Amino acid sequence: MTLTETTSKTSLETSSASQDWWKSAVVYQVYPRSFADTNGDGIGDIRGIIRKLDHLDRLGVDVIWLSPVYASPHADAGYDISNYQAIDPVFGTIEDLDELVADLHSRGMKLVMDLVVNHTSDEHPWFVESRSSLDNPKRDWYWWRDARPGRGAGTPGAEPTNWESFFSGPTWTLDERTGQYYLHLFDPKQPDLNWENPAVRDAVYSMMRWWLDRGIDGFRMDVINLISKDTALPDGVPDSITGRGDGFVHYAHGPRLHEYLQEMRREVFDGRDALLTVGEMPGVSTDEALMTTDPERGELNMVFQFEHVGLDHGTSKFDPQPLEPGVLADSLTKWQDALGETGWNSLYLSNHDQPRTVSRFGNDRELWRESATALATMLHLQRGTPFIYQGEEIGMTNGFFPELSDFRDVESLNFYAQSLGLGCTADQLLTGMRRNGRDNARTPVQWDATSAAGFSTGEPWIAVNPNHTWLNASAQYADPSSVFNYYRQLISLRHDRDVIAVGDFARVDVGDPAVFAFQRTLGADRLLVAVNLSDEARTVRFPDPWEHAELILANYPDQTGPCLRPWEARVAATRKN
Ligand code: TEU
Ligand code: CA
Repeated sequence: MTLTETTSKTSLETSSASQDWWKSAVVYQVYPRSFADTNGDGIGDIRGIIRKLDHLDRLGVDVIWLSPVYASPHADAGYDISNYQAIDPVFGTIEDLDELVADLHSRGMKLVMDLVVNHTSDEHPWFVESRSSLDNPKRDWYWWRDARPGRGAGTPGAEPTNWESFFSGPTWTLDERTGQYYLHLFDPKQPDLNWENPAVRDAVYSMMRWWLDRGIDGFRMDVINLISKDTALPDGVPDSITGRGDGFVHYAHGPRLHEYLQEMRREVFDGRDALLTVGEMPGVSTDEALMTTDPERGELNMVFQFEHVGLDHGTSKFDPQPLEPGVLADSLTKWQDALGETGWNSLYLSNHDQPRTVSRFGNDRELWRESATALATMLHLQRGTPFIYQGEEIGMTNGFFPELSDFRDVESLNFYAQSLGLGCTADQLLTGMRRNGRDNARTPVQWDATSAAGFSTGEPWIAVNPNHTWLNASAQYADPSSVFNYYRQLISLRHDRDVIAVGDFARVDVGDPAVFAFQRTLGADRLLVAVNLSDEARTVRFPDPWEHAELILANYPDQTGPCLRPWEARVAATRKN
């Protein structure tokens, strides 16, 4: 016992002192609008985060990733920034932010900020200038193009490309004053910056240095794989329903992406220690992810890949399909294998854009606690850096949205409006939005059983889930079998055992695709993980070393034989002599 403790302390000190400290770290994402409100306006704020730091401390996480708190007209809930160096008054002040950084640091935690530089708000002074005239010095800071040859500006189909926006509709909006179109891969209020222009890159890098000088510890980079585009702007293959084209291959992973990321590292990160960088990369391949995270190439520590959160998408994300047994495990294994030797994985099941983990991949009714803890076990014991999305640590479920008017998200609302016009029924659309819409992740964190779940003394900007009467943090702190206390155990296991952070990963076939089993190995240490990802009991063949291994974590109180009960998770450890 004494020996184990000494060993784990030494290894922790070693890894936190090293440049690779983030390999044994656990990150917690705060979506500030829905975290905690201190002034009763119904919107979470920075002081609310400060007030809840004991919760994060108790959980044991190392890093907070804070979704945008910058000045914004909130067309996309803060992912449309009008001033990168100011805090939006709805969230607080720059002094509040400084205080948050200081408090986190005094508790040994770090703060990673969201960097949204594929686009700005159309209310950012850069864009206001850019749109003011054809010869404004900032004209070329964004993507301006004439109407398609032979088509009158503003007539249907005259947009410079046929691309469909992430938020439905064309990716181009005509600006009447100059008669040209500007590009926006997301909302018309989110014009894309032109990274081809070195002045744009300089401005972004200097803004990043300003934040790091202020004491923050890194960046989560929004859709960073979209910053380099094919400047020829070719059309995409048209969709039979909307008639618009999928431009993804032309605007994602463009020819200069890696050049820009390496330039950013030189201009911003070189010479600074102990930072964390993670790039959000929808549609990234394992090859691209490997190139981006290979330390030799000096780009990013890790990326968010999207394969596993697209497995249940049908014709769109709003047409969710059931997952066959084994499909999730196969996908995650593919990424473990691909990035194992050279790169590094981020590990996540949820964030502010995804439905709730336990509702999407688990059983949020009869087997709520079992499936929430099983999914957490599966994720946290893989090789990579785990990310917990706020509320996931108490097993929060998808929201309750009886009417169209209960939804808030621009992506869902635009999709609804567009698809109704294309012949879908309101019922079909609402069903899809309830299942996979982003608002599911954005309902207020459930702190206690009071009317607004302890989130606010006012009217929350989006409805609190009615299940907060029993599903809330304060009900879980004292309960040793709670989801919250299970997450605490997973986090401390990672801190204590290097085999979890950096050990090799190997999938183990136990004879049933519904059971995800794998082995982690580091020197003589071996960790064995088996998780039943289904509602039924499963009989499995455990391979040899498991017979003699010591059980170190389980989500059922008693252990019985080779049968894994619904959503049962078992973790065992052995040491080769
Ligand atoms: O998301 C980018 C992204 O590709 C998707 O996750 C997107 O949210 C949508 O669901 C696609 O169907 C990032 C941010 O995380 C998201 O909140 C922003 O809306 C988006 O970029 C634009 O900044
Ligand atoms: Ca507030």
